[in-house]
Amino acid sequence: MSVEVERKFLCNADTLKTLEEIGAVCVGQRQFHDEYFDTAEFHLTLRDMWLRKRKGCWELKCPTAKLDGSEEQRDAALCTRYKEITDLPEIHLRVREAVGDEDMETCPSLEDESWLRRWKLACFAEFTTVRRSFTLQEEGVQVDLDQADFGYHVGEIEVLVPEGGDVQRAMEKISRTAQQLGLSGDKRIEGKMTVYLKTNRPEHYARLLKEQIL
Ligand code: V4E
Repeated sequence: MSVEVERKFLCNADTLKTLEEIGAVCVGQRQFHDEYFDTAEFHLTLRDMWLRKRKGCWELKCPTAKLDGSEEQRDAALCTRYKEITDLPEIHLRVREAVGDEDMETCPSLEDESWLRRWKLACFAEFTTVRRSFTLQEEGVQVDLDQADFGYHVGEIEVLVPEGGDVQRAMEKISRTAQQLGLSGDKRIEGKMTVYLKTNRPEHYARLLKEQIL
């Protein structure tokens, strides 16, 4: 399990030029289709849990524990931090808990996707992204430029921290990279999901907004 620390930013006509100027190296372009799942009552997303299938693999993003007050104030407002879980039995445990299934006797099969039916999970969002990725001199920092098929273009500065690693240091790296990229805003930039839900699932969006998840 690792923690993904990330700051999103809006891309403009100069973004590619600026990346080149700061010595970013393009390490490739790829395309992927994401499907996100939840119950009709939003058991997962109301807990800020994001269950996704990408290229045939399951992944669950879950919130991390809060940092202490002073750290929270300084950098965290612009960054998101999520645990990334890719181990299917671990995903099942967490989903089972979130949907409130207390029957520990009968385990759904990991082989097929009967667990989706058992926990009434259905796809609520799906979209395709074309992503160009860049590495930077700052160790462990990656910048992704995402173009979603519903017309949203967003950049991400990202650092993956192994379990128990230094999240604060990752945020400092992100902050230095943001400065190099000339990012000045002090507001969190919307992710692809926020923009998608606003247009395609207004009720789901309104509920998550009300509960301050988005
Ligand atoms: C965590 C989360 C969602 C899951 C997808 O997260 P995100 O990193 O935005 O997508 P993507 O395609 O870049 O995934 P990656 O390839 O990096 O794994 S959907 C909504 N959230 C919560 C969330 C939030 N509340 N605010 C912001 C700015 N982003 C995400």
